[in-house]
Amino acid sequence: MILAGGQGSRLGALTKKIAKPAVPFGGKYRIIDFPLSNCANSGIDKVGVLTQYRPLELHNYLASGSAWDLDKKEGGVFILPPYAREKGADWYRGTADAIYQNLNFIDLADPEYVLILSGDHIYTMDYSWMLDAHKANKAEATIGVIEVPWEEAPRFGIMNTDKTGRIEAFEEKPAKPKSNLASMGIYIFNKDFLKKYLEEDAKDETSSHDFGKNIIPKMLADKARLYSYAFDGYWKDVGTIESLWQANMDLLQDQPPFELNGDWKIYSSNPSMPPHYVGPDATVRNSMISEGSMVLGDVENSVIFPGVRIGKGAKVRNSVIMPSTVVRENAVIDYAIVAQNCEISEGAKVAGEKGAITVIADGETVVAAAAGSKQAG
Ligand code: ADQ
Ligand code: ADP
Repeated sequence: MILAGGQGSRLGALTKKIAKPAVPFGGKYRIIDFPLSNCANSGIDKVGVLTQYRPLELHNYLASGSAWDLDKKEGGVFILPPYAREKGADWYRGTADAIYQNLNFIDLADPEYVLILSGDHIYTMDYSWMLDAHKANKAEATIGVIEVPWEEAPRFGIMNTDKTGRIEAFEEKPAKPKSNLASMGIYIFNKDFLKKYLEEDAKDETSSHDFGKNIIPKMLADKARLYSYAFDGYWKDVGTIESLWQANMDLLQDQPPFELNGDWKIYSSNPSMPPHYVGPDATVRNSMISEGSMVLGDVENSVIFPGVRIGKGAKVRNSVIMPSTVVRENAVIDYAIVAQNCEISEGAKVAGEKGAITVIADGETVVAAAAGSKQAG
């Protein structure tokens, strides 16, 4: 079950029109390609995607699931918008409520274990290894964990474990973290065990119906068998502008932190476009240039998505330029994320800095200074 319905408010202008999991990433992907490809590659063939905010483009993108080889007869990708009750559609009240409202979907599939993922993480992971550990520990719940820098710990669920990996303490987003072992928001539950807790939680009017805030602490309080599963690969929660920018930049090296096209392929659904074209006076360094784009200016340390045009004399550095955006002649872009279908007018300047990335929202036009330009914010 992929939780793909969060508001994504920390991505600001980038999620005004589209859900966070549908946000373009890495030149030709969208964020949700990562958990979906991981599922397909891990041998999981039935995936429910729980959507909520601005789902249209996401629904459209997921279509039949065939892009991720998830259009099987017995399985596939199932889009699960908030359940329509007799009294009308009910918004998901939290992550646990989103799963609770889809217990009928889970019951129909009748699995022994339920894997719950977030729609906003960039990583490649074999969930079958985690399931093996879950079984070996005779756990009732297993949480994927990773060590994060101490200063980032307050934005995660933080836990303490014993030598065997059994979870002894868990705190959701603690102001003063007692460890830097963070929950990746990846859970495996024994189905009946999960169902019992979700049903109890649904009746609790004081609960915010959230896995991190309510369900996990309640399970721990009941001394349930909760284990951690340590993941040591690359993992990034791209819920903030800075982390999204950084994860894109992390791809710009000859040894990227993970391979997009190795044994563990990341699948994506894209319109077919002609090869990109680099003009006679253009320079391109340490960048990804995607199909259907045209570069006549200078590009450095940047990720350029399909269908982007970069005019003569324009300079694009340290930036992420999403599909079909046009950068006109002599425009300058530095430390920015420019969303899809934007126009950066001739001579206009979009400049942020490290730690303060500038974002231009979907479809915006930025004009040059004299006419009132959009500068670093
Ligand atoms: P958060 O990152 O704060 O913490 P949360 O807001 O709970 O995550 O969202 C998790 C996922 O669920 C996201 O993909 C989001 O889009 C989706 N989601 C949120 N509300 C939803 C709803 N009502 N319906 C459907 N989907 C919804 C969580 C854990 C922490 C852990 C971090 C790791 O609570 O313990 O450390 O993830 O990133
Ligand atoms: P590579 O051969 O590309 O270095 P590995 O053989 O280490 O990769 O891993 C293969 C796949 O398994 C990758 O998708 C990787 O992210 C995933 N993986 C690596 N370590 C773990 C782990 N501890 N748990 C789950 N999956 C893992």
